[in-house]
Amino acid sequence: MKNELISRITNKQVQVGVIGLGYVGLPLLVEFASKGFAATGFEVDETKAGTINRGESYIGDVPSARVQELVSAERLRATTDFEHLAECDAIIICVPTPLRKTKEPDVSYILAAAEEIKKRLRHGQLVILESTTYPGTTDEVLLPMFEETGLQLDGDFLLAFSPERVDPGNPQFLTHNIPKVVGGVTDDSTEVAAHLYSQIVKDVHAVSSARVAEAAKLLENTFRAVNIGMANEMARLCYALNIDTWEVIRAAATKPFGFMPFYPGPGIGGHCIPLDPHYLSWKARQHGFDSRFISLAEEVNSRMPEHVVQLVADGLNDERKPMNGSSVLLLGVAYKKDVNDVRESPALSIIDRLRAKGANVSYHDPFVAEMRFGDAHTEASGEPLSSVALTDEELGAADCVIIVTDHSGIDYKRVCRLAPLIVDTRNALNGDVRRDSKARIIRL
Ligand code: SAJ
Repeated sequence: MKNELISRITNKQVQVGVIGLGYVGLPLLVEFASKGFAATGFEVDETKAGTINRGESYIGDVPSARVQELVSAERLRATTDFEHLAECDAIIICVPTPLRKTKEPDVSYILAAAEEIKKRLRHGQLVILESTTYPGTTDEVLLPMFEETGLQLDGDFLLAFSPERVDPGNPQFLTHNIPKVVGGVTDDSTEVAAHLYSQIVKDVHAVSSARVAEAAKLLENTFRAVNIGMANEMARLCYALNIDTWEVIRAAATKPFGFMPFYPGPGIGGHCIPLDPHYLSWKARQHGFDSRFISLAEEVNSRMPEHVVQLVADGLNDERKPMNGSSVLLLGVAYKKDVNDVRESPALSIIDRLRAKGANVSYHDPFVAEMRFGDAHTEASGEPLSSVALTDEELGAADCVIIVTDHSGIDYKRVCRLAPLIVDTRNALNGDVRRDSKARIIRL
């Protein structure tokens, strides 16, 4: 079966199916279709499937014109009918892997997709999981499910894991030029999955098992969470020692080897970094191992919003202003610059804490028109907020402005001219911007 699949992949005869058409699945589907494969996207959301079949895209990195071209050429289609999985020779799962409220992994989307595949599993299929998950998911969870059909691994079907490395909005690194790690539950699975990806990605890095591939992905993002935690701890240390953290990091970054700069911030957000390390620590705990770096990083990073609110309270206190009744304007609420995503954004916790202390909170974010509280991604609660226009009045009326996200399009010189007190959590007010500032500036 292996050799037959390999030659059909080489001849672009295999049908590729992608389950989950989000910021990972849709670019992947388009990439395969662009390289000449018949590509079918599977979605539970009829609206998304309909949008794609109309030749439109809802993912920033995928131009609608590209989708239109591939749909018209009948190389790409989307469907909510999972029966079509039977026609696919390669099926790639790209569904979300969130955390439960208990911070435990939620693999329910993976299980739902696997159930759909299991119903149609047949001889000659390759199944690949791309969703970020704990080591062992592919061989401990998916493999037994598929073997319950009576079909044999290697004899009938192949199974592998390949982590997604999509970086939304990154113009430099796109699907075709981001190296792809691939690990099969068997050698045949590794070989065929690697051959499939080599059709669309320049550099494929095959590893010895699905677990290695699952663990590599978690190391990548845990590395970031831990180092960001170190930067945040350094910021609190420098604040206590009255040393400028950013100047320290700039100086350390002059070291041409053995150092990689990470920066303090108001906390970590997004759908990867705050979540992925918990998949690793959860699995470690199942084996009686306590991954202290992960829990320490989580503790430091999750306390940054509290530290930011303390800086605001200190700043207001210097002006003999109580937090209660003061007007506080957040500049930026997205989890990082120049994106519109507020998932897990530290702004949510900062707003919650400010409100709890009686502050009148407003925000301005050109990428986020409104914020709702209490939904799946936020612990915050309270009245929804809409982005206010950044007028002279708004800036002048605020008792304190907090720069939570350093979006590129803001005129920070103007903010310094008009706002009386600014807490800068992102080093947005570097040297020359601060020079003729009227504002008192407190930096993280
Ligand atoms: N952050 C800091 N200090 C830093 C870096 C980030 O506070 O030095 C904060 C950000 O503001 C954000 C959070 O951490 O709130 C996460 O930032 P991120 O730069 O890691 O961005 P993400 O969440 O978009 O991470 C994604 C990841 N990509 C994938 O998982 C495929 C990550 O592995 C990438 O390294 C990252 O994009 C990237 O470099 O853009």
